[in-house]
Amino acid sequence: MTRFTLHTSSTSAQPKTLQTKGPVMAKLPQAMAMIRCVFDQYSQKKKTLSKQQVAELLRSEFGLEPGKNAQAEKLFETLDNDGSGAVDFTEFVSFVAALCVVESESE
Ligand SMILES: [Ca+2]
Repeated sequence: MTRFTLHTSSTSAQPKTLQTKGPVMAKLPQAMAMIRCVFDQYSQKKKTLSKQQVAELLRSEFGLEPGKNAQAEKLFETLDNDGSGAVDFTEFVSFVAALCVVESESE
């Protein structure tokens, strides 16, 4: 069983512990690890995704065909928040978070 120790207060003598439910990793840490895993997969463990790698990710994960229209170009520009010409992990996470919001609002 996995135990996480939270030191919530320096005056607290007994640190509070969080327990996950059974041997399975809690869902959110699992989801976070999964996001990192997807990013590493498409970036080939580099720190950023190129336009081509973003296109590959969108094609494989969402069945989108970017690169064929102006919409894809615009999407990449939106993802590349700082205009560096590549999508870093922070920009990728913002994109995933935005997708989660869209997804939950459409329910
Ligand atoms: Ca960028």
